[in-house]
Amino acid sequence: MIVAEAVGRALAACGAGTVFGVVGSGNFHVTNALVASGSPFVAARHEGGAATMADAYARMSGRAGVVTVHQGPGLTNAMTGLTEAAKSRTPLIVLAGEATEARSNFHIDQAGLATAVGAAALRVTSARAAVEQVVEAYRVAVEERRTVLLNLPLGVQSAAYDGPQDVPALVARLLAAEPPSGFPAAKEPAGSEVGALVQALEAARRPVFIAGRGARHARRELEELAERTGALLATSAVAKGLFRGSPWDLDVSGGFATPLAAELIRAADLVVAWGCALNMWTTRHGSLISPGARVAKVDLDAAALKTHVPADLGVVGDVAEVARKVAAQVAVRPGCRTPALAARIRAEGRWRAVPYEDESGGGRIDPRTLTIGLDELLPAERIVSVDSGNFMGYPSMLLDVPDEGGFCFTQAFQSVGLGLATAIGAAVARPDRLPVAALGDGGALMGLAELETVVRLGLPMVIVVYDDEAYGAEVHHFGPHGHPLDTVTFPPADLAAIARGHGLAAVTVTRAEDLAGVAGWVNGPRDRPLLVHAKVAGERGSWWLEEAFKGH
Ligand SMILES: Cc1ncc(C[n+]2csc(CCOP(=O)(O)OP(=O)(O)O)c2C)c(N)n1
Ligand SMILES: [Mg+2]
Repeated sequence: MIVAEAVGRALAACGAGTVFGVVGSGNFHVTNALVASGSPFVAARHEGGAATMADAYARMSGRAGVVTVHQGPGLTNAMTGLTEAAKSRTPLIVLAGEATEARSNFHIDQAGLATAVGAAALRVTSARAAVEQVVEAYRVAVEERRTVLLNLPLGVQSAAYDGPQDVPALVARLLAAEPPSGFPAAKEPAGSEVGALVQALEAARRPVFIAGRGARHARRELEELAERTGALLATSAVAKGLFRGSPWDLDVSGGFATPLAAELIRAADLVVAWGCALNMWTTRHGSLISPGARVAKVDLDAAALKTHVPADLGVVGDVAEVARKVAAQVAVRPGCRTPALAARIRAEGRWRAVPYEDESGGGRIDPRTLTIGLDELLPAERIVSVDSGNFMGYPSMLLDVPDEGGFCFTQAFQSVGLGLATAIGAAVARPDRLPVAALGDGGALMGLAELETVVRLGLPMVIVVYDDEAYGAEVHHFGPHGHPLDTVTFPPADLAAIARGHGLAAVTVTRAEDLAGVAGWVNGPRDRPLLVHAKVAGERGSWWLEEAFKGH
């Protein structure tokens, strides 16, 4: 056995699920060892896609993600996806070949590249230490919720492995000696901090909870505490769906918030952020938090208490555990929960209920009409992934999702082009759900390499392209100021034909009636993925985008 094989066996023994990657000479043996040890492998067509698939897979499966790449260009191609993962604190292990010889074409400072984007950089340095170093990389990824580059120098990889031959047994021993504390890592919250939150909740008349990524595992605990304290429930975009079905669910807080949600969050006298940093998106640059409101934050990471909207009081600890502890102490309060408010939330609490003027016409469909039509046609058990761009609010606001496992939002780096790969990773993690990818024409063409991957994996995916023949975000940003727009507008591209060429079914939608083609696919065998090429009306910029431009 060579070291590369021992590394693959060790990572599989740590508990690697599906592995994503693009294989070259520098990651061939390690990838094959993972496969031989039982980890399914998905070959992406571009490392950028592979990295994002592994990120989305990790987010939606709750396991650490694994991606393998060739040295040098394999890693540089993956960097945008890895940056997204690092910013999102996705536990992700990147196995990369490494050319240590400075004159090699493939040589770059791989560790420097990783640290520059917020990932941790580790290396397998010898045959003797290889398995321990793999376990260490796994531990850092899971315990610290980091994206970890594990460099595999070519010279070390090909050396004979002379450690204990039963690699899984060695890994089991190493993990048993000091098991990773898991995701999220448990930490005992301080009694005084819990007590302060109890008091704040007892003093509040209109408490609102906003749950973020760090609360996705804690629905039950948060609902029970909200029940005792009369709190209303909202989420950040990444946790969308967490409280679905609750009569007190306001859906997403921030740019995507309904008028009713914005009104009720602004009216709160106490906002408790659970595993949620309250960034500019979640708070509309702070404007959703009333100046008179107190802000409490509960987070594993003490630093999060001070970032963005700072907390008046904070608890460092796991969201579920803190919620349980607070619920055990807090006096029961009605908050603002009244039958009249419940009726308002029922009537106005979803974007679907907000009236709009349909601007379809001239061979282009209003994106709202398109999205509402799709929402009605597509099965409720779905997992929605959204790319970046002007269009992004329509699917985020108008496609309902069944729970927090129904929405995958890889937008921490605000990169265009990650949407399709996100949908693939999410689909692999949740094969029980219909995967839906919502893309702009710009993002679709940027991530197009993975269309073949969708077909090859046999995913029953619906890919919706909101085609305005432009980088609409830029058009709406600069157009009103009279700037020339030739650099951000494009001639029509026949995306349906491109999709058919790859073996997908395709429907072009220019008016509501064309959605019959989608119904046909839904009611058919769904034996091929479907691309919905929607030519959307693009006269207007979206209101969430106006919000976004304030941050540029
Ligand atoms: C990788 C990357 N390149 C460029 C940008 C700047 N950018 C933001 S939105 C956007 C337009 C995306 O176009 P499209 O996917 O068609 O969506 P639309 O805005 O038209 O709805 C661009 C170029 C970015 N965020 N990320
Ligand atoms: Mg566009």
